[in-house]
Amino acid sequence: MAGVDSMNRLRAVMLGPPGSGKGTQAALISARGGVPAISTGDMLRQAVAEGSSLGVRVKEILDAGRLVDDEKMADVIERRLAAKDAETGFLLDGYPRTIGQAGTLDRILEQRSQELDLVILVEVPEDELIRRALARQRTDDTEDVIRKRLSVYREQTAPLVDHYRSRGLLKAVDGDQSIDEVQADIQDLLSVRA
Ligand code: B4P
Repeated sequence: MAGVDSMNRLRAVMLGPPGSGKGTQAALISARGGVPAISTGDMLRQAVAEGSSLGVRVKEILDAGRLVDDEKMADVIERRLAAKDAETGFLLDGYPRTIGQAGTLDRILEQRSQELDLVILVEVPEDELIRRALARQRTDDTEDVIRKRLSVYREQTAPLVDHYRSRGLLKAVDGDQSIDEVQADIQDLLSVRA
């Protein structure tokens, strides 16, 4: 069973709209529990910064607020989950983002005879999401791009909420609180599972 004391065996997904703070929370959980936080957004931005062939192919997509296609992302996540630090546990931040990607994750876990323990949904109202993203000033954080990313979330990622709820894996936290308060709620949720 996954819990705060056995977090290196936790296999979980952070779900939430862009700017909900799922990356912020994933990094805190990782620092506390030893499980690696794997952010596909960070991986893609790093590929762009390095000018790798993947980076060159995805730069325009990121800057437009669209999603990188499922096939490319399958390759990215499969390689990352094959790394030694993800053998026994991981916290995915930003993957899966489509029903197709959820299928890929299931396939990867099945091959490893593993299962997902938990999906943590970070909920934040849309006006607060826009305020946070504009404050962040990343190159993919102009107002037009943020609105595009929110509509992509509603259309392609939000269906994952029901998908994982119906499998009994989903737990929601109120992300419209201070970073520490959100983290405390997540830790409560994890300790219930201990
Ligand atoms: P991501 O990097 O995942 O971007 P994000 O959704 O905005 O990040 P997050 O919600 O984690 O917000 P954060 O903690 O930073 O993706 C970027 C792009 O990569 C996507 O648009 C897409 O193009 C591509 N991509 C990534 N994964 C993909 C996939 N699987 N398939 C296809 N394409 C993919 O927090 C946001 C801000 O709020 C921060 O400034 C933070 O300081 C602040 N904040 C956090 N918590 C707060 C709180 N409680 N109160 C106030 N402020 C808070």
